[in-house]
This record gives sequence, C-alpha cells and structure tokens, in this order.
Amino acid sequence: MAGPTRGFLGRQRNRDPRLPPGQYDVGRDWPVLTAEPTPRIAPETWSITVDGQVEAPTTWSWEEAHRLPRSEYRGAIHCVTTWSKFDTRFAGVSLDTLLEAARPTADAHFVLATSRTGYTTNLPLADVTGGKAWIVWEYDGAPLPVEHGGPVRLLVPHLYFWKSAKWISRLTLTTRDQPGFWEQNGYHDRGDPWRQQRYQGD
Ligand SMILES: Nc1nc2c(c(=O)[nH]1)N[C@H]1C(S)=C(S)[C@@H](COP(=O)(O)O)O[C@H]1N2
Ligand SMILES: [Mo]
Repeated sequence: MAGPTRGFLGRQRNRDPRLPPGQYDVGRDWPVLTAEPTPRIAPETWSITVDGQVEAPTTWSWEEAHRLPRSEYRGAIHCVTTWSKFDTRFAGVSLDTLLEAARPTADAHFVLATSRTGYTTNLPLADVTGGKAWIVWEYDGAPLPVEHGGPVRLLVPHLYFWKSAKWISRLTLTTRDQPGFWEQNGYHDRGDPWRQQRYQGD
C-alpha cells in the first residue's frame, strides 16, 4: 500500500471512538467562545424560569435550585468549531427535575433557551428530557467560571456546544421550533455532532 493511504488508515484505527467525525481532542484546554460581552451575575440575583407551554410556570432562585436533587454529568463536550473535550465533570440539576415541576403541556415539542444576555438557542424537547440535559453551576468540583457561563449555564452535551447556553435564565416551551441566535445565522436546528449537523442543510 502507498504511504499516504496506509497513514490515513492507521490514523483511523487509532482514532478515539469518543471523537465524532471532523473533531479533534483539545486536551486539557477549554476554549472560551462568547458572542456577547461577559455578564457579571451575582448568584443571589440569578434565577431560572420555565414558562411557555407548561401547566405550572415556575421560577427558582439560586437557593431554591440548590435544594433540588443534585445531578452530575461526566463525559465529552463538542464544539462546532471542531474541538472536543473529554472527561468533563459538571454538576447542577437535571432538566427533567425542572420540567417535571413545570409540567409541559401535550403540545409542547420544543424549548427556547434564553440567557440573561439575550443569547438564545432552540432545542427539541426530546433532546432535553430523559437525563440528557442539565443546568450546571459546578465544573470539576469548583464554581463554574464566569467566562464559561457562571453562575449557571445550560448543558446539553450530546449536541454541539452552542446549544449549551451560558448564563441561562429562561427555558420557554413552545409548540413550534423557533430558531435561536446561531440557528438564525445558519447553524443547524438540532446540531448532532455524530451526524455533523453543523449548518442548515447538513
Ligand atoms: N450566552 C452564550 N452562550 C453560549 C455562547 C455564547 O456566545 N453566548 N456560545 C456557545 C458556543 S458556540 C459554544 S462552543 C459554547 C462555548 O462554551 P465555553 O466558552 O464554556 O467553551 O457556549 C455556547 N453558549
Ligand atoms: Mo461553538
């Protein structure tokens, strides 16, 4: 076999199975990607509201959210700009817990996540239920750094990381899909890294 072909196959064989197509392992680094100025939000002024197509719109303060059952995520995160990071460890509350309290109506099929800054991103309800999404305030046993969305961010690690809105403040259940900030600017509506759903039409 000619050199380049053999090299290519060799690299494929050694590829980490946790790495989706078109991604590379960023190692210990954790790049910061923020479209807007970083807000300073004091925990005592932070809250999260679940509203829209729900039977019981609910708001939790920092203290109230911390009294909910703690839930952790350990695993990879994947940015559409092609870096993936393995062995991350986040802690906060499962979205299942928030949604069980707010009780989505039968015609709620999507969620629009809104940050305190106005950043938005849309998600199918099925992608944030069943133990697949969290709001998190801890990374690696320490408070989530402000540049990474502290005090509290959304975490939806099975989708590209632009879906994980930093400085999360609201989750609005909707009947129809409403494109968020990056989705209005050409990014895919769902963003599954295993299917390379980077841009609209992928
Ligand atoms: N509010 C807000 N959330 C955001 C973004 C942003 O610009 N603003 N960028 C998204 C994108 S594109 C990525 S890759 C991740 C980056 O998170 P990090 O800076 O903690 O790595 O946050 C997502 N959440
Ligand atoms: Mo990103």
